[in-house]
Amino acid sequence: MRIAFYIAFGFIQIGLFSQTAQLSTRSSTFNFNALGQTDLRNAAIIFPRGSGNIALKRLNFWVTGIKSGKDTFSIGSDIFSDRSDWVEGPAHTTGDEFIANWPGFWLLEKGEVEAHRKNYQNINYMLPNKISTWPSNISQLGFPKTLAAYVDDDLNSIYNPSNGDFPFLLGERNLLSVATDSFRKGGYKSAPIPLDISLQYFVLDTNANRVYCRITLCNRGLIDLSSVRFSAILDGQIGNALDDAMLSDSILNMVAIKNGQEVDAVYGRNWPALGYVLCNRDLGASIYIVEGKSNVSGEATKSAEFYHYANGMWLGGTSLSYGGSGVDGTVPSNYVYSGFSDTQNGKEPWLDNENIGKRTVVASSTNMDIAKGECTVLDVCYFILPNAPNIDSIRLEAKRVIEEYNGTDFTLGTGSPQKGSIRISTIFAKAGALISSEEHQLLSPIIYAMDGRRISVERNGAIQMPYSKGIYIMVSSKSKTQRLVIN
Ligand SMILES: [Ca+2]
Ligand SMILES: [Ca+2]
Repeated sequence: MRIAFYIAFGFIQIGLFSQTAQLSTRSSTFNFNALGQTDLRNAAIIFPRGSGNIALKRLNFWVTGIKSGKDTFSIGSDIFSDRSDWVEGPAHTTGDEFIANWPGFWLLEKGEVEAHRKNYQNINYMLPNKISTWPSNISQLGFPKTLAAYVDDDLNSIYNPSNGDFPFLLGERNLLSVATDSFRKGGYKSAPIPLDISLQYFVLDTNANRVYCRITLCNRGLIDLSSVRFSAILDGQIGNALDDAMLSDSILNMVAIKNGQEVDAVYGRNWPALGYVLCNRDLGASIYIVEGKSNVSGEATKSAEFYHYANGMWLGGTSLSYGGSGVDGTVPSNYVYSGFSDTQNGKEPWLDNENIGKRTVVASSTNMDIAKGECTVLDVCYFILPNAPNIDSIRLEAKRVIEEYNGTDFTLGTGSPQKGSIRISTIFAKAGALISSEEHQLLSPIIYAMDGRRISVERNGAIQMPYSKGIYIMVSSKSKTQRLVIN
């Protein structure tokens, strides 16, 4: 049985090796690889679209943390080689089984889901494969049932899109993938970590050069995980990779990679900058690493080394420090300042032209505790800013990203405060879970719990639901889907 399993696993790895999926923005192409595979045939971000010019070479991620209160764990990749812990699909409770024929990416546009909702009852309707396989109804023992949000239109608590259920999308264009720890490829841990991660990349505004991502980390195992950090690994290459610089901003929770001098050998004077913003959590640490065997900033191979980087330490565990080379300063720091100042702490910038070069950035969240059986959500955004932007304009774009994020009602289920005014919530608060018939006629809303259960009923021309504090989804054919917060 075990032999058969690993043969199957090997086959999957070969199959995934060259798999990428694309999301286009206004003038850039984002290529997302099969999770954890660093040997991309396509660069992570091409700008301008179709030019072949690279604005980001590779994009990858690590998850690190502490299990059982003492041991560090990591699910990581040596991004300078093909070695990666990640395998596609969800985690089994034991961590060492996988779903052999996991289908990979789901690329879905909002219009496709709208067409499905409109046409699913037509006799000649062909249910699109990506809607029928949307991972909300996994029936294999030991694996989670639901990996992606959906709306349970027919109220039977099962994702059955042929009866009108539909994937819950976050943007105009959406790309979903799921991964977990394979542990066999990394080989430096005694057991796999039964933690899985689903990433829903999405484009809110097709006229911008921004791709958001909702990252859901789920602990499927039987022990609590603490101090969990999600780290994005941004293998920078603004045209010529050898003259780049890195910025950190601990107030805006942003890291960015820009050209370190006026003229780039590939882009000339009009090079783009790449930004990465944490939207609903703080940037916990930023650091950069180099290819090779440096004892300070070299390739991480052991669990503790990934953990150090994610926590703003150098490879061996010494603290990143402000000033000098970042190793010999006297003030410990969590952020690399190259080319920018840490405004929170009033540090001065390191000058770009004194410190330019290849930048492979590790940008990490702050600590998250994920108890057994629990999930947590992190929302991030990647952006490209064209035309040799200066530091102020990069900061301004990060600010605009946060404004867009805060002003958009796609934060379903993340527990952040209600945005804008929804009259219905006021009515809920005042009248105890009763929506007036006027509101009902206007919106014809149906209220769903976050797990997709329908919880509202219609009585005497009004919508009623049990009155309890929480966050719900309100779906209406007359208005866009909204979050309903009752507190
Ligand atoms: Ca259903
Ligand atoms: Ca460059």
